[in-house]
Amino acid sequence: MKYKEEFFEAEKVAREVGIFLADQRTKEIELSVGRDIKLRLDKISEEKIIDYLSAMFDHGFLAEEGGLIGKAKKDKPYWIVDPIDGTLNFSRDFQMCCVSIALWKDHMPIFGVIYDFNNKDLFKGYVGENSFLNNKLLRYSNNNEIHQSIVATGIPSQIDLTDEVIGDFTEVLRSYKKVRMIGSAALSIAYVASGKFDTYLENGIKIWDVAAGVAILSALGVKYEIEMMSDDSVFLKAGNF
Ligand code: LIP
Repeated sequence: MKYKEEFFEAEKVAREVGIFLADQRTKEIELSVGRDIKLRLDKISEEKIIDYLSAMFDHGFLAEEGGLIGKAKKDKPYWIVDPIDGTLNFSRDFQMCCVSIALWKDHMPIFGVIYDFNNKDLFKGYVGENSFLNNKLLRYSNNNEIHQSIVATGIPSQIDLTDEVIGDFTEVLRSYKKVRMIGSAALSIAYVASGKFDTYLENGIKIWDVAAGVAILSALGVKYEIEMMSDDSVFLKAGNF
């Protein structure tokens, strides 16, 4: 494990920031544009993560609030941070939200950590090693029948919901037994890794929403396909698709 120290510290700061978020009572919305909202706490918690990790390591960042920070070059290891994935849920005290931190290089995951601070569940995976939930090996579903599968998906904040987009979306979902939209891409993927869901599909989701989850899936050997767009969004299919 070349980045063992980074892995350890990412878990530590994800837990610290998660505990901080779980304690917050006021969730002031700073900005609400289209289908997206930003809380003051998004910025505050992202700064906490960046300050902590940059005091220890030299890697740059790609972060939801701050974009590219420091010497983030994609051929060198760089952090991908989503301080609160599922911000809208968090703002309404709907407990599907988490802290998500990953280390990537050359468009490939090295490791990922997701902290579901409401349930005190820590998902983590290091590519080439394995993936864990609270230090117990994760087990994903081996259901390979699409019509028996539960697919998790979402409607990305930035997407233009034309009739054509909605049509394509329903066409894909029609093949599955059940569809779940929990409002947190990171947790949706963590639930594929832990066998609660069989599949995750989302077109236009931002890389920081899924980077840690992709690392966890990759470390676990779950099949996935990712297509990267130039605006930091991706088309991700994982699990049974
Ligand atoms: C959210 C995602 C959610 C997606 C939203 C949004 P945020 O992340 O995880 O699944 O549908 O568009 O991007 O903004 O709460 O970090």
